[in-house]
Amino acid sequence: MLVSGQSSVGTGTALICLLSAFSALFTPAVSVKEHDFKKCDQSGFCKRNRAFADHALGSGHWQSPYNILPETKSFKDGQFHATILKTINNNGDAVKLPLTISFLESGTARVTVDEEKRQKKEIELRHDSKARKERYNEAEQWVIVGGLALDKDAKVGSEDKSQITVQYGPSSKFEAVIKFSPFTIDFKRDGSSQIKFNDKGLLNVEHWRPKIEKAEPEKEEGEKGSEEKKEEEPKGEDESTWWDETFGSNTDSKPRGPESIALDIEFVGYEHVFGIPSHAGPLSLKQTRGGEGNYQDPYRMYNADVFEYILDSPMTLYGSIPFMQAHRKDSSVAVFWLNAAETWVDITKAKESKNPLSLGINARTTTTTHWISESGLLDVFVFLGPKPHDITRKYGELTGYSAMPQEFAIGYHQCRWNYVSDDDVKDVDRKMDKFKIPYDVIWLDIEYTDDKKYFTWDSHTFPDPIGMGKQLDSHGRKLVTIIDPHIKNVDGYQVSSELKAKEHAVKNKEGNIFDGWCWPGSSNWIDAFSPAAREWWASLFKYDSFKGTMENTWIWNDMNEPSVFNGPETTMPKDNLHYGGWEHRDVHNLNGMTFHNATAHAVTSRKPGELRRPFVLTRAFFAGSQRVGAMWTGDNQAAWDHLEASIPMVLSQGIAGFPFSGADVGGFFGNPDKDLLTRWYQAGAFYPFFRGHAHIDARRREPYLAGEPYTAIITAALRLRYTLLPSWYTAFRQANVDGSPIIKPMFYTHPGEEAGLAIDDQFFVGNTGLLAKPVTEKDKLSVDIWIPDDEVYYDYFSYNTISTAKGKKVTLDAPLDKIPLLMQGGHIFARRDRPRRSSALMKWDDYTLVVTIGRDGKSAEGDLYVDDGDSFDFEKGQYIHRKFVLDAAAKTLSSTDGEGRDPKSIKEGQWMKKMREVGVDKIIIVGAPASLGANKEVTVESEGKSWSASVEYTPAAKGQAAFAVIKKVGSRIGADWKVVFA
Ligand code: NBV
Repeated sequence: MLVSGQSSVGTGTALICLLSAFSALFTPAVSVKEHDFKKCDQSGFCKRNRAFADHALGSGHWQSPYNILPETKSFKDGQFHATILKTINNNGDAVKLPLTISFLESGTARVTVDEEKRQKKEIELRHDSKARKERYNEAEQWVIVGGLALDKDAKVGSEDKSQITVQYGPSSKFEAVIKFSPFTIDFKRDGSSQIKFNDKGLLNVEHWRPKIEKAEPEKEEGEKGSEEKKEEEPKGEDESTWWDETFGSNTDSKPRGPESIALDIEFVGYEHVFGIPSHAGPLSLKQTRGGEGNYQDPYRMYNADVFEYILDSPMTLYGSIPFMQAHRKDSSVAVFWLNAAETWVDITKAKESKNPLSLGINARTTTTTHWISESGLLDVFVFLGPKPHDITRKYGELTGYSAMPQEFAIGYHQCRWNYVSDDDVKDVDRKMDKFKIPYDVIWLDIEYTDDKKYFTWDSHTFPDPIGMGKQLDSHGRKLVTIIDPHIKNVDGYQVSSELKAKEHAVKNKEGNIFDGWCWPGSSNWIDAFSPAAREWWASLFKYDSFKGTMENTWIWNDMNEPSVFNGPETTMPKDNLHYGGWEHRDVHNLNGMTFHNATAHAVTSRKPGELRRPFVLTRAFFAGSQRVGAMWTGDNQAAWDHLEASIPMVLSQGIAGFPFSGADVGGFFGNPDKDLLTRWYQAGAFYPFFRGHAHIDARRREPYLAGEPYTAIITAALRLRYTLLPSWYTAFRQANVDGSPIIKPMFYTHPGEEAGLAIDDQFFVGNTGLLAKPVTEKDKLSVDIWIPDDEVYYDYFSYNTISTAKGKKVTLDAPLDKIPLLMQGGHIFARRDRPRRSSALMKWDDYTLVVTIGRDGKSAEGDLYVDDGDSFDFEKGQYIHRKFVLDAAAKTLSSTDGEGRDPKSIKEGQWMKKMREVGVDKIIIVGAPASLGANKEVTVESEGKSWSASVEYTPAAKGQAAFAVIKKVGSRIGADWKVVFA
């Protein structure tokens, strides 16, 4: 059992707990956590590259030593090849670095730099290491799923001795100007520079070199202290961390020596950069080289179990996506740095004036980023926009789009560490019903197992898991059980003996099975990089293998950074070895994804013939994890600032291609007061992944325990989520087909509005026009919402028209029972209004459509996507996608197939047949024109028939917009229909 407030070291042995609890008495709570993780100057390669940058930028006459050998260049079929020569000393010694620049059909460019000697394995490893000699070149296999077709139309525009210009992309509007000496690339759109590589000369590929043992100079008696002596020595490179590196009590043996790669990437004229989650800070990333309000350290990406993480920090968190967008008014560009090793990114911004005499007038800001990875290839994708949407779509083309979730997964999840017995679970389930609180899933944390042995149950506390599962299933509910990647190393536990016997575990640097410390004590880790290990893993989840699970059981993967309590920075030693001989250092940030992937694959089919969409939540992630499942932001705290921080964090996930995300509602550590808990539910109702969770030492806080008025207010927030599930699901589908974020920040929806680019506390939900700004401050009873355009906005609940102008803020009352939520005019979105206990029970309910009339009083549009929410049949056309259009001039509201499919062409399967019984119940038209008021009835036409439906019209009054409700519309949701108003 854990002690509360337990330590930064991640937990573990009683001794560690005691020591850290003891040290916590004397150290300020916040600093403890930071010190357990490296700062840049404690991470050898980061420090070296920052020093390199300081030297280059400070020298005034810096010349990058990387030059393309012109005679090696070639361009063919959309690909440019050349050798870069890195000069390493004045004796003419140089290192060859093969360069490939691929111009892809999508208009994305890819720049890859390798190192010839390592590529050809012409290097020696120290310590008899069994590691691979090459730079890690398999990240692509895990991350990239498409979009690599070369642009055969890319062509050389001009060429001379010093440079070559390649034209590519849509209508050849993009250009890459590749300069040879020094090597730089200038990516242009419509003739103007957008992104520059190595413009500042910070490209650095630490080439392989043998270790030369230097004899220790003998000390003469009476010689000065070493500190003073150093002063006299000529300054060379800092070799202190080339050959081994110690942090805390761990030493990394670094058998390949120094091997980092680094590059400066400049976003020309771009003031804002976004992305590279996960960090607990603002959406618009901060500068990192010190100065007022800036960070001192680069943003770090090294997936870690960051216990009690701090806010407003560039520290690494549990997952990493090295994808960054830059944005200025009306233009977005981006880079994706495909490297899975520890990575740091420095960000600096500089004002530069086109005209030096203009003294800052018309000066634009340019953001320079410095990317530094410990090992691997330099492999960067460049996206030239121009819209945020172009970027997320093209990034998704490469790394995949968000998976269509199980439908229940977007409902509410009730979790805590731990529900202590099957009776406890059943009791919570009954109470939620008693209080009429909707929820879909209840979760079991690690205590359900027999002694932390995954795939087992504690037979005293969970004697009848199937009985428990059945109770849940009887009203459509699910169970999620946790399965972590560390396997208890103990005799008599079959999973452990198989893991070891079949050699499916991660190895240490000597090539023996790595043993570390985690929840179960001594543990081994499954190596999910190995195909055989993944197949074995899949076998463990079969219903007849993981006894006690059934069709409504799903999985939660925690600790997959991986968290190793006694490892360096609470993770695995970097010189551990994975399948294929790759060092852990090379693949660290991929590790969580491979495990998540293996689990998702496992639960897709747990008995012969079964094929279902998996639901697996992960804590660690990388680019591509969006194809697998959902993530959450880890161990936050029950504090207002953590609630506030969760919104930019979730927004950041969305724009980095992994939108199925959420934070622990209520805060993991600590006990939220009732106001905070209530406000958190109101915010959580707008996270794509909506789960309440609490630490084992936190008091119980199921919504019904809050008492009135809190329980009723929380229930209302949950109901709001449930009524809007059809629209949420539609937003998930959009993410699935084109990479759209599910909740969207202002810069994404209104890229032309400069004042909104950095706003990260309000967002739109999908394409619904719903604009939410959850209250995240204590005792705050109003919020100021920034209005991004000239549209009309209505209050979601009262239909009051919001009177303000574009670019202004409007103050909205937000007493505790009110979620600030506006509806932008011009949209149509779907709801299911009948309150039920779970999403499964709403499956066949009729729909309500809400139409918000836009400022022009004319048109409104929207979408609805529905499928069976469980199988992959949607991939074979088994779905309903409606496009709704209100045409005020024609006085019609119509529903047609969203993709123009002929309904007759779709062979209806079982689910679609059943959906024939589901219809449109009512249509609410907010801002309805007075002409509608004249009608008591409208005509509905569908499937060759027509009938009338009654209209109830409420004229505008006291700030409230007029609205009309068309009742009992009666058309089938899947059919074409038209409502005629005249
Ligand atoms: O499995 C226990 C917890 C879990 O509740 C939490 O959500 C994870 O982020 N887990 C971390 C391990 C230990 C946390 C102190």
